[in-house]
Amino acid sequence: MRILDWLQLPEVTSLHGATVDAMNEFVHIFMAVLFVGWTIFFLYCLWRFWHKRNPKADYTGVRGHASTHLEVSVVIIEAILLIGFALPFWAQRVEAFPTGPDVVRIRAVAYQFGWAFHYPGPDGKFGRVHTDFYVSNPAGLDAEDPNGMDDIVSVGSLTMPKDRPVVIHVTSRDVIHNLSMVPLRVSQDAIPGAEYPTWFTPNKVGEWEIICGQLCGAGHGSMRALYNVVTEDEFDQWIVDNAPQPAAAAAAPDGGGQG
Ligand SMILES: [Cu+2]
Repeated sequence: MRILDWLQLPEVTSLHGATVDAMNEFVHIFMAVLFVGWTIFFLYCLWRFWHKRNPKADYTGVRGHASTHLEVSVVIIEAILLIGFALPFWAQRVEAFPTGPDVVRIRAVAYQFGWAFHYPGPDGKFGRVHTDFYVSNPAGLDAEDPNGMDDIVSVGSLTMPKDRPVVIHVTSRDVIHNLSMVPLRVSQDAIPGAEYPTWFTPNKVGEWEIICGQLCGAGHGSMRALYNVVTEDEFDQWIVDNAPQPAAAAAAPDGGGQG
């Protein structure tokens, strides 16, 4: 039986997810080996340095070099883990962001206690956003900017296409939250005043839960939303169906803003 089966993680729904799980499993095995090794060493020390066996203190201490060799090998193994595996994997996640016309860009705005998702709309351009506009709409969208006229703001539900790279720019309106989508093996902190991107490629169609991964206040436990992965055609249709018509947007500039 594999450790991953014991951990009972949710199913993987992204391209990179299996790599995260493999790393998780490797670290568990490595920690188990260290745990068993150090426990045996601890029991040996209890026996070896028991007071009845050593009535008189030894002022010279260790004479051999075994412990030095052991310590140097632990340093080398850990350096290989860090430099050989962890750093390249991390660099791939945070530096090799996908580019090109295929990439779907979405902003995620966290607030106490919910999520708003902002799409650039059919024109592919995000409208101007500023913290001043959070009072009139949950994505902080400037109603005067023409690029924002067709932008889609979806509260509580994130729709994405299957098999296309998705870049989500995560931010927060108030305190630190975390966009956590466990089946995608994605978790990104939402920091007020900053936007940090995270990326992944969903490879399964379906609906799963988004949770907040940082304790953010009294309503933290109810700060959930849903993410929906649909086929590419369905996604293109969803964008067309949900984009506000520029003419309608112009006729009613700030909707319910006066209420
Ligand atoms: Cu939160």
